[in-house]
Amino acid sequence: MSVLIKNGRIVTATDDYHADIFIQDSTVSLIGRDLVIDASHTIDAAGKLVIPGGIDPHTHLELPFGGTTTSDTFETGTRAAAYGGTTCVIDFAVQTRGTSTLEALDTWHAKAAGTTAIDYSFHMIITDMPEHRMPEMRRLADEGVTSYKLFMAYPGAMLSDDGTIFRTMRKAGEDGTLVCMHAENGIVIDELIKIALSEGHIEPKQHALTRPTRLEAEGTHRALAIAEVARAPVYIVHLSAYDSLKELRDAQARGVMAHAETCPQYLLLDIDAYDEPGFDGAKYVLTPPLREKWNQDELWTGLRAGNLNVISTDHCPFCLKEQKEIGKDDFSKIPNGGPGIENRMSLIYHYGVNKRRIGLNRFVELTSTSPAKIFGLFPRKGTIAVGSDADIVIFDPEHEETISYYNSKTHHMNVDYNAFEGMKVKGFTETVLSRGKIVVDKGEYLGRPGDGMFIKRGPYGGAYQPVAEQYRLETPGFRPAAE
Ligand code: DUC
Ligand code: ZN
Ligand code: ZN
Repeated sequence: MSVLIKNGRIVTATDDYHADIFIQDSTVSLIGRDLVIDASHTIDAAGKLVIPGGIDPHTHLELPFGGTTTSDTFETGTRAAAYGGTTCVIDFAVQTRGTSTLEALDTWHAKAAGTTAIDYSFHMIITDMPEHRMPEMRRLADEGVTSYKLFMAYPGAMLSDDGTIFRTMRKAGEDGTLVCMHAENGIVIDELIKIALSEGHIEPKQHALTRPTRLEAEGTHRALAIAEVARAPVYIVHLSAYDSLKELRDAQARGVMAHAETCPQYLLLDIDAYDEPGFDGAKYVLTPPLREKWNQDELWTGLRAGNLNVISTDHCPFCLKEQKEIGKDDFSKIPNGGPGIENRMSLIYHYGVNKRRIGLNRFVELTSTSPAKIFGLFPRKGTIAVGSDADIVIFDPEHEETISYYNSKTHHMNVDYNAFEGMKVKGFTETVLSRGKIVVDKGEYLGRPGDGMFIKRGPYGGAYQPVAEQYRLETPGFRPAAE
């Protein structure tokens, strides 16, 4: 099978030029001007952008959470991702406390295998990591799972204590793998929730009011400090507010290998969404919650300045009916999470590039190249280059759409609302190639469940040496300026 993409404007994180791309089987085999080659399929991409497929390194498909399960399966969620121009997701397997992480990996493999529209990989959510289980981390890495997520929130369920976090980070630093942190002080948050409920406050907005930015900033500070002392890199997930961005900047300035992602919901939605009538505010009960609007400009600045490295979705969909409704009389029981896997590329192109907040190369970097590099997928994925997987999106910069649950062009996620309802975007995915196969073309899905395959990832940052040596600080901490 071969595909020739003619006349497109190829944009990567670093390049921007007009050329043709010849794809043989699953990889890019030739890039050049005016290629004359017999291919089984030719696509005319004149007037279109030809970009690396999006990589969404933070999704939760078929995740049991909050007494229910996210409404998108690996099949429906990855198909929606493909429609939106994402060709690879990194989802989260979850260790059941007290059991092996390798068992959890088997469970997640069984859910995803043979069902996905696009390629996928896994992080491992670690809920406990006693000494005797530490060797599993290396085994996971050998299986291509080279990153873990730990929680500072949800005491009694997901929360890891600081000792576990330190031990895990230290081992990750030695192995060349990466710890992702959910950074929020969950113990204090639980106290705030108790107070709110005891005073009779049950409505969805309380979710935001009981999770102040200062408690995200405290978690972020602690995660960064522990990583610094553990001499390990760290990746802060779903950073939502200026308070925590400041902590990140300080740590980066003193040399901590700190990375962070934010998500479209924090860039484009704000706390006023919880005031939607009735129970509709529950649509935005995701964690961390939506913040005051002024934070958005700060996050865009962080993306431009390079402090924030990735835009993921944290796609974690629950239907309003029957799932979010579990918390109708108690906001703390509303399952935490929201949808977004399908809309990320258009939203960030429109509100980022069209609105001149970020450039085109940075758009590609934030949505594809940088997650590929950080999470050990590069250069196989995250760019368009000879030898790379032909995960390619032909993106029409002139195509306008309104994002809406009711618009069959923009909503294929298995959830009964869209968090970005009514937003108008200019810039839309037209054709999607996943390892050389055309899976979406002009709104039509041409793929099949099982087109996607599990991708074993390499070490953090593509490093082949333990990173601790590269970033070793002898005595992490404050040093007075030399006399
Ligand atoms: N954290 C996530 O990353 N996703 C869903 C809920 C949460 O707390
Ligand atoms: Zn989280
Ligand atoms: Zn998440």
